[in-house]
Amino acid sequence: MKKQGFVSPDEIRAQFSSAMSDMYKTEVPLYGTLLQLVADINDKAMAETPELVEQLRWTGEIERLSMERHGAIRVGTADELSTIRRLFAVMGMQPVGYYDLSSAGVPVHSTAFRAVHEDALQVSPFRVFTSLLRLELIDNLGLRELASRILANRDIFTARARELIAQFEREGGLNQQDADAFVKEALETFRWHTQATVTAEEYKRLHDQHRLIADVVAFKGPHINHLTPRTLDIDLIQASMPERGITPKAVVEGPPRRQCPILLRQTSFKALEEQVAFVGQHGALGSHTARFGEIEQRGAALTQKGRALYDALLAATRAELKEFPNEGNAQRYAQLLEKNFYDFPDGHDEMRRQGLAYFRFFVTERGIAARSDVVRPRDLDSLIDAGHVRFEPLVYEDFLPVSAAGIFQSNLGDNAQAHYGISSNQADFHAALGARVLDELQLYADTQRRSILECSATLDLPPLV
Ligand code: OOG
Ligand code: NI
Repeated sequence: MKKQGFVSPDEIRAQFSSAMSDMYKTEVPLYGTLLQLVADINDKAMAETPELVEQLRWTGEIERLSMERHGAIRVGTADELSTIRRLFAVMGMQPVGYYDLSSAGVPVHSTAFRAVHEDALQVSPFRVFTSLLRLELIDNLGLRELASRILANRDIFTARARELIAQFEREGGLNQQDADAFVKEALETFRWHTQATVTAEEYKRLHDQHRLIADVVAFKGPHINHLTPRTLDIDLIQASMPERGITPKAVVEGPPRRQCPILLRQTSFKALEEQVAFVGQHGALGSHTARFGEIEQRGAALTQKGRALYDALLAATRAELKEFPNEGNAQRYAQLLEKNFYDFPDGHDEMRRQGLAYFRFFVTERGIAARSDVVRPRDLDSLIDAGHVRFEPLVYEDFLPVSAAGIFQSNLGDNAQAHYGISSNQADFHAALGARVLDELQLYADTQRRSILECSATLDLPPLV
């Protein structure tokens, strides 16, 4: 794992994610309360459902359950985005997927930086949903000019962080001492700043255009705006938040509750109003709302076919609801969602047979014992039927655009919905990023394939794919 005394990027990521969590707990104490609630409910779910524990053991999920986290940031310029890409690369994180949020009235497009190989994901699944503000969507030219000027004048990275990134690229790694320094310096980019870089009047102009624009432009850096632990029972979390003094958003985003969870379900607590100081003010006389806490429950990664079915059923549900999900229609929304999703098979076997999800395959004791038998099954389906191979779904490691828009909206307020004429522009995003985003479906297919090949090797059979 170690080359020339270099720390593996996976370890740097694990170290960074834990440092980030500590920083956020100090900055936003309510996040600590949320973590406690999640830990309590995960313990309860595991105590009540032994099969769940068994499944978590097979896939190794049990070891990474409590460190499962994602965070989100929003950057303002192409230069910031491409340097963030280089910074995340030090931690073995690459841009995966493209999310266009402008169709949902949020003037950003995004990617997720994350580890891509299953072994690396096992060490630390930490990922960061990263959005780039699309200044070209600001129609007021004077304001666009103001925002560009402010952004051009800031550097969101410390000089030492820049040096260490360059050193990593030049030498191919960092030793422990430099890795420690890197984690400390990188953390600075994500820190909260009470002092804004604009006057109260400028803040108001930016904010009146869109709350998100003020959030990106008015501060020294792209503060981490939420962190997200992983739960085994998101509905129970949603119901239990008020008892702990946490106000949840109106609905859980994503698919409905199922026997066999798919993709990603998310909920969050509403962003907090925090005191900030504007330029020219003495003391923190102003306020800004941006930071919140989120919870996620992850299920199976879907194939293109499964995803198309999911998108269609979600769209049908939203069409039937006729309005944006909110407090008033939350119950009806949950019912409609469940009704529409009857059409999505709720069993792993069926999902596999229909090619709806990706899986990981494991050789069982029986499979090993039968290795020297003259007559034994020799293709994947028969091996599964004979109990020589078992399978578990691959966990979805990415995000969902409709859900992400819901998370954004609940934290920006309903008045922040806007309509943009210009839509998706992945080419521009790639140009700003200085790289192409990876295709998440290809990554799941690769992992699935590797696990089948591993089974073939263990069973002394020719490749089963
Ligand atoms: C990101 C919102 C999206 C998710 O988990 O879908 C997101 C943001 O508010 O910056 O984090
Ligand atoms: Ni999130």
